[in-house]
Amino acid sequence: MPFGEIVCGSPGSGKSTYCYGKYQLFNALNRPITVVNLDPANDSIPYPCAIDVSSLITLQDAMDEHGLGPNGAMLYCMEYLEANYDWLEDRLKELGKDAYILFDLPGQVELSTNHESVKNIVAKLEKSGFRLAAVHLCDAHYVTDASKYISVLMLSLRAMLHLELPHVNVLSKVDLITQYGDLDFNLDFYTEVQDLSHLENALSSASPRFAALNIAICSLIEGFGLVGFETLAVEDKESMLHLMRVIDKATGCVFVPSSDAPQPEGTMEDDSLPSSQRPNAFGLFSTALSEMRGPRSDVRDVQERWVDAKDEWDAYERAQWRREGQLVQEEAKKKNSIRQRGGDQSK
Ligand SMILES: Nc1nc2c(ncn2[C@@H]2O[C@H](COP(=O)(O)OP(=O)(O)O)[C@@H](O)[C@H]2O)c(=O)[nH]1
Ligand SMILES: [Mg+2]
Repeated sequence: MPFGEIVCGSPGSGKSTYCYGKYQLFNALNRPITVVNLDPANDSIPYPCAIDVSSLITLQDAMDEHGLGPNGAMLYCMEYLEANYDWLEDRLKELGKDAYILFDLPGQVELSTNHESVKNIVAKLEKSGFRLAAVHLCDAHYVTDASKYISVLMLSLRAMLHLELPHVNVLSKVDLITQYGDLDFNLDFYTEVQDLSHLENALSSASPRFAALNIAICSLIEGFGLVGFETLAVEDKESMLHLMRVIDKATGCVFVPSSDAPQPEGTMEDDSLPSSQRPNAFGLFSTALSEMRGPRSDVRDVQERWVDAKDEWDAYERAQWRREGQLVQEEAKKKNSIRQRGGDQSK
């Protein structure tokens, strides 16, 4: 069965960049991946795009034809896509049963918080066999301000309740977080959303009139107990790998054996089956419950990399890249001289 991600989040939160990053990562890992652009206003798509909603309808078409502004036209485009779902379905079918698809959504937040079209399209995809997770990107710089952080929490909660999918909230661009001022708490306070009462002081001093309202909102968010965040720096391989593991768990993709995994003993060999339909040789529960280890899988390591010791880590990584570059150059020189020697001998 096909797996996929509904990549949503406000404009500029890094959705298209994330899709391109994931496309490159999966190519390097030899995993199948396809990106579908569902943003009719996406003029410069960074990734190779298998299906583009712009070939069905563009924002400009909707604005010109119906005299709508950009926001209204965007909603119209999504309603048009919903009404013409078979257009999308036909193209998705061509990608096969083993596909892994990223759906790059437009940034209008109402699409993932209260408008019905995306929700209905998601329901149709699930009905046709897709295993989906919502990946909701929020710009990490919002956590540097208590009231902005509260609004991000509200937005994330609303998207979770609306889309009704396995849901992964992500603080994107965490590599830039120090540019926006100091954090009042460690990063794990913001990602784990355990005790928001610590924000009361900051909230009351920034806007005393709304202190009671802010406290009520905090207790509402805590009452649901649903919101938490992963972090992402798209150019950091470890960060992308960690997020990949979290999303694989959310979609259930973690149970799919890789295409070169051995066939479990006692089962019939059938190489024609896509790997998502073959039996898994690994213990299901140990896969599901296993800890997700990796250099950036703990938020305290993320804090050290991007907040506490950012400059030292930047310098270390630059030195590593330089060394890697030198090794590649030396290897190329060696190969050249061997080739030259071979050429001289044959003369
Ligand atoms: N430093 C940094 N910049 C990022 C990251 N992700 C996205 N960006 C930048 O954020 C801007 C908006 O990204 P884009 O993918 O177009 O956002 P979208 O509107 O949500 O699709 C672009 O300039 C990206 O280069 C990240 O992880 N780190
Ligand atoms: Mg985009």
